Amino acid sequence: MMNGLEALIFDVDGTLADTERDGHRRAFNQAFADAGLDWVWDEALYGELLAVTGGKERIRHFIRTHGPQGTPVDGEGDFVKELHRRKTEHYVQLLETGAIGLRPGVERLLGEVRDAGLRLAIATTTTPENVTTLLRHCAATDLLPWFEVVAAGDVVAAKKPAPDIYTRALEQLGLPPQACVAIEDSDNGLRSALAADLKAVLVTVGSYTEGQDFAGAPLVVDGLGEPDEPVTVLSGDLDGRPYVDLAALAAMHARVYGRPVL
Ligand code: XBP
Ligand code: MG
Repeated sequence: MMNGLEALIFDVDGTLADTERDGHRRAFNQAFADAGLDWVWDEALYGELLAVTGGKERIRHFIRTHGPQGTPVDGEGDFVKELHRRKTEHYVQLLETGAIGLRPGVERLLGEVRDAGLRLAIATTTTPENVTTLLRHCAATDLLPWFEVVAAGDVVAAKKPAPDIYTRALEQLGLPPQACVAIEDSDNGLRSALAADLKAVLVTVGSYTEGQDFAGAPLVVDGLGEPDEPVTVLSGDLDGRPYVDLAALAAMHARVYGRPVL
């Protein structure tokens, strides 16, 4: 424990790794092609569709708002589920190549958390298999064992920005929100964490989430940074630190909960 801080809860897509543009988006397009559909989600359209979390929900939203050719007229049946299953197959195959690594500073921070004896958890909208495969292949070592809790995907009915997945992660950790820091990349993710009463939230903005509304986040940066890759603080206070380390997160957490910054 560090001055009341006991665990970090990480989002996955856009936070641990920049997975959306060249990972998930490509896998969706491959699944559409497999199914003989002429649907193509280019980078701009995908950026709009990311407003809806959850791959199945995103496909349904696309069907509703764009009415693309090839959608079964007599209701959906397993059409969307089957498309999403194929998409997940393609995405997992891509992850297994090691093509998607961690964002700068993530492995360093994970190591600091472990060295300090704090606990690690995941709270994500993505499919559980995507998380385990990413953690097994994104670094030189298998990072999956580092995470005590992986709360992911359909284990909860309501996805981000609903609080459910963060509430599930807290339940599985057996910790109250005030003992944790959450790390997110998007407005949906921030709203989900805040709704679960997690007040100490770091937002590391990504290319798809810059410019979103991060009101309520005590600290917003353009990434975790590294000693040779200084971070830009977009809102909040990093006390002059050149990058985000565990001490910076403990200081943010202490300020949020009115504790002395040790
Ligand atoms: C991001 C999401 C996910 C992914 C796609 O999750 O909203 O839906 O875009 O993954 P988070 P699936 O930022 O919470 O990690 O197709 O498996 O849903
Ligand atoms: Mg995210």
